[in-house]
Amino acid sequence: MKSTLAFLFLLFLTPAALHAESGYNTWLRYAPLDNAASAKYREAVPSILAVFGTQAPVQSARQELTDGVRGMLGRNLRQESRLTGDSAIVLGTLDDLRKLAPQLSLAADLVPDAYWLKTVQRDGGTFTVITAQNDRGVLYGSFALLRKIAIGDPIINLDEKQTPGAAIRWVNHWDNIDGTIERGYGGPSIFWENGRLRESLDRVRDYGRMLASIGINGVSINNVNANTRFLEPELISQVRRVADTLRPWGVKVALSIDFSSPRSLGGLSTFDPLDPGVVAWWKSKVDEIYRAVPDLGGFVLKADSEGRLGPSAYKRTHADAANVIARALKPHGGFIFYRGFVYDNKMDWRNLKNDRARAADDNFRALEGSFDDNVVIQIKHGPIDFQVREPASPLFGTLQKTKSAIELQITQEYMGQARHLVFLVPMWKEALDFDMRVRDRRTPVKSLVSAFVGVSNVGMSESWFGNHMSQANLYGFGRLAWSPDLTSRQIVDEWTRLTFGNDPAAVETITGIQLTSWRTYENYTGPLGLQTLTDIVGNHYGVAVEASERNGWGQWHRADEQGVGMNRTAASGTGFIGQFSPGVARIYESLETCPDDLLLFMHHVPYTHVLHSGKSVIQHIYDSHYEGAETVAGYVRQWKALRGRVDDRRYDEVYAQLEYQAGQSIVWRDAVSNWFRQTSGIPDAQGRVGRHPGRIEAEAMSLSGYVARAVTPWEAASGQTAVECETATCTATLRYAGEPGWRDVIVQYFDVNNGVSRFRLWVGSQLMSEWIADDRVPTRRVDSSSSARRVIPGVALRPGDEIRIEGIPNGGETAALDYVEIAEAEN
Ligand code: GCV
Repeated sequence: MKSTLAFLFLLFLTPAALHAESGYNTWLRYAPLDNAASAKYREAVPSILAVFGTQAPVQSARQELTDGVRGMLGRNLRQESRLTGDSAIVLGTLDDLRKLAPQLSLAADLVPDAYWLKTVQRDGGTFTVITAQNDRGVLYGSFALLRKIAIGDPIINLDEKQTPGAAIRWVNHWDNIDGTIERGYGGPSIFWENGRLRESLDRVRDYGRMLASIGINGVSINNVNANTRFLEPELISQVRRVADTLRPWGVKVALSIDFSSPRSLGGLSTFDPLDPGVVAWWKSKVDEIYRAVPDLGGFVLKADSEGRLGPSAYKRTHADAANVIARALKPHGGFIFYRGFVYDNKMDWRNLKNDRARAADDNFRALEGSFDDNVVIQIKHGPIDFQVREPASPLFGTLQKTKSAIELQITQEYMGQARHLVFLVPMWKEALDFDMRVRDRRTPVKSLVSAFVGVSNVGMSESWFGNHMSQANLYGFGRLAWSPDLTSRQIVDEWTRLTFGNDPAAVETITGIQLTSWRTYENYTGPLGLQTLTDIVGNHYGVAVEASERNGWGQWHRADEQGVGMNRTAASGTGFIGQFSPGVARIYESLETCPDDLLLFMHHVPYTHVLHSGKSVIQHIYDSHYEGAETVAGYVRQWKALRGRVDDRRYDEVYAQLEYQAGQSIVWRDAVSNWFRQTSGIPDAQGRVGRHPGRIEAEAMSLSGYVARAVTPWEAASGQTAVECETATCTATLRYAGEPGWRDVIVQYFDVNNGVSRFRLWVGSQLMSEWIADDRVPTRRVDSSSSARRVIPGVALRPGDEIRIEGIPNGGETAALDYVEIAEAEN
């Protein structure tokens, strides 16, 4: 009995992180603290929660504090609506507390949403006051107090005022009414399904809570490639349900709109923004929406971009377009977020002066000062489109009299689509901290923007994102929008402790991986400002080095036999660099001062050009790809050391994700290195590129039923070729010719999304492994996106052993194989 009790006690002591977790609770788990921490906080947290005010966000705060303290400390706070003289946590707006708890003598000058955590000693009692200018701020303050408890920060003698970095902190969703999400990687929409709002809005409510916990105060709930149906009466009443669900979390709803709505929905003959009928239509439509949703945040508008209709149809300006809608919104306090992402996607690639990077500034510079004050120009952080490395958009520096928002993409479109771990905060910080040198003075981008917008795209997957580690990007976006001066390390340290607990080894490993992950991803996808070398005309996922060339989309890197990079100089190139202030332009214009990281974004140079690092461009391309792939392999090893320190379920899921990423990083490494070696004709000084000891191409194996096929693009498969099974069952066989010993057998195969092939691997007559190819990668093609790997660890091989792979195709999938690699066993 004694030993059972001891066991139960030990079990209780075990950090909560060890229980299987789905990730649904993100950073809001309120997991029990270990004994030392909970003892400390049990002493500091009073037993009473005194709540002043009945506003919904204040009530959400009450519930959150109750749940949080119960979860972390195992204590049930006693709820009061007055001060009894006993110590208490006190909750309420400043106005309410001044009226209803005057004895606390609270006085502060706070802007909307800002909060104040203040310890007040009165008449022998200690009062931990959470107050703010508005009810939303009280909610933010409550989350902040809970965060302190969860991560071990002191909560005694508090006197902390927190003011948001920007008043508007929104997320945009690219959700379609049928439930799909453009560039969403975490499952279907939490809002829409089959042409209407979902019946249950439980997820939406929980999402509101997540957003509030990081200070987000608005969400647009439909794709910027907007369906006009969202302005129909039937949909407006559904939008109202969403707004009602999110209001208790202080989150306003906004809508993306289609600029041609007066014609396509309203039945007018025109959508010319200067037409009086159009002006009246917008006004009446906006009034109708505000009758249903009086606190609507406003609209988001993508016009004249990627096929969306806009003011150019009538030779009107973006200001004409934005202002007609802004004026309809103005009486209701709404904003129009007019996207700066305007460019021509049918540009002539042969004209070396054409440049998509110029487009935003070219479109908006002349309009500076002509936008109404409730228009916000929403600018992607870089001038192209969320690539792995871009300079900050020059438009931030250009717009001085016009409000601007920075648009950051939380969903990882070009950043591994939540299959690769990439923590984006360090990248965002580079953009926010970038000094635009306006009027030759220090002017970081963060000082120029009045709003933050993140493209969020969470979905119905249990972990919201389809990858536990990607949650850090939404968390980081919210924290940065609130405090742009926080460091990446501070943010990821907080997130890790909240999400995985305070185990020092787990915190060190996870923060280390997250903080280096952007550079790692850049290393194996597109270094030196090449941009993500992905299939830009397809799924934006796998590697396809030339996909960006010879088409109108303007993501050109212009690599040829002689050299690589876009000449964007003012002197001889596209002139993009001249859009920056002179202080910035000077740095980028000169090869002497242009940073290596952006060299190929700004200049076209020969492969032999020597970087500031002392390496040639071509050698850097090879080295960075090898380094990137090795670093991911290291992540897998580091993660393995966390077994038992992270709950089993999330441990296994992150492990599988990192293993997959390690395989994909090799696919990228080989594809990009081979492509540049073939194009430049310059070998790798370290002799690695094109040399793969232990690799046996499938097409060189003894094949039965399998047929060799060239893969497109050629760099997507090792040896440019895969074998595909054209009968019911096929085999590929090789004879092991190496030294005897323990080996890892790696099978590189292809897993497309329209079939579930089966594979078996035999050594002699012994079945070593069997698996199915049932992944949902975004492709039906045998290429780099579908390239997958199976590692069969610790196989005892002898020379002459026969290794046979059996493939059984299914549906559209051909059980395709790329190669087998036999390596020293890692363990
Ligand atoms: C919503 C990129 C994406 C598109 C997206 C567009 C935008 O081009 O690939 O999916 O469309 O940006 O931001 O409007």
